[in-house]
Amino acid sequence: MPESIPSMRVAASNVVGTTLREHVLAGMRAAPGATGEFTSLLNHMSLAIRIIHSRVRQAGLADLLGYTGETNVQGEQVQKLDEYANDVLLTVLDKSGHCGVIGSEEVDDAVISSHPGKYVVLFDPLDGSSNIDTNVGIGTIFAVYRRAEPRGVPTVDEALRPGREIVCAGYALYGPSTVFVLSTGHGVHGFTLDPAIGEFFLSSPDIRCPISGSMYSVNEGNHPRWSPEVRRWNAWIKEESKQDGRPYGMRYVGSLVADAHRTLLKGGIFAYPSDRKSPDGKLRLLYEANPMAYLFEQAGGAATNGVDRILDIQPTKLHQRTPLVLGSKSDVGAYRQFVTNERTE
Ligand code: AHM
Ligand code: MG
Repeated sequence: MPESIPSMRVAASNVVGTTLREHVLAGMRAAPGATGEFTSLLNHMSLAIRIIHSRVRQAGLADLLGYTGETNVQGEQVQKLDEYANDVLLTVLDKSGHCGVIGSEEVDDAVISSHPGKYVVLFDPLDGSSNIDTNVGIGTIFAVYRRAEPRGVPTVDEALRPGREIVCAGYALYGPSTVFVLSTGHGVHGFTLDPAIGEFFLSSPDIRCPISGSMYSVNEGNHPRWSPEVRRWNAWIKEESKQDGRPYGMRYVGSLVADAHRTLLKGGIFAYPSDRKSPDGKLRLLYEANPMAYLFEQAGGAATNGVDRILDIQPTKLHQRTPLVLGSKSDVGAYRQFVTNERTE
């Protein structure tokens, strides 16, 4: 007879932090009737992000920068990093068996999964691609929707959902460290990857976007193409006013994930308005604007196209563009007042 093992109490300790896996599992335990599919979907998303992270970190060494069609020293064809990220996400999500429809900024049509499940996942696999060649922060953005008919035959139109129906959204920022920012509708939480063990640990629980900030983020090179209303907002934010903390400082990376992450943590405003060259705006509603808008609202911030709430826009096509303004509630409110002519100075 083996000796019985005495039961032991594990002493509380903070030697090991909360992992992303534990965080997601705790959410599942709190949700009545949860089947584990959503938890498994998020674990697959985390796997895809860790694979992309690993390739991004080797990009310079492995000749993976912007050179599609080039041949590496082993004589193999080199795939561009954004195409690689797209392939990883499509493969991992399809294999998960939890997606009915998968849509990517890099693919013309949404993909019907070969193992249909009950979710729709839309993503921008590697946002900020113009920054890849220069070693500047880039990222992955995604949104998850529950399918209306989980057992029905999936159709591509299931991807055309307003952002207010999102059940989960997040992004990974491949910066000096890789962070994963996630919301499943209960606030926004940030995780940092420990690359030595390949695990995300909770590093910023319950992120709140400050009510106002001191920085603005916009591609000011587009100034001559903006409407008079946007130009008035831009002039206002640069005017001196000790009373309300203007002029704001200016920060612009040119990767939405990096600019949005800073704005989420520090407050202020990010704007990509429509202009004469991009009359509908530049950023994509389904892959970029909706997930970010969901995260900002979950963190107490706001997101608009200048007039309407981003999450209320009914998409009519997969690659629809939209003007996008994100940030602190009071800064986004001031922008909206200028654009709707409620305020002129
Ligand atoms: P991408 O998805 O092809 O990378 O393009 C989107 C990017 C955003 O990350 C960023 O906010 C914007 O385009 C920058 O545009 P610009 O170079 O016109 O300022
Ligand atoms: Mg993008």
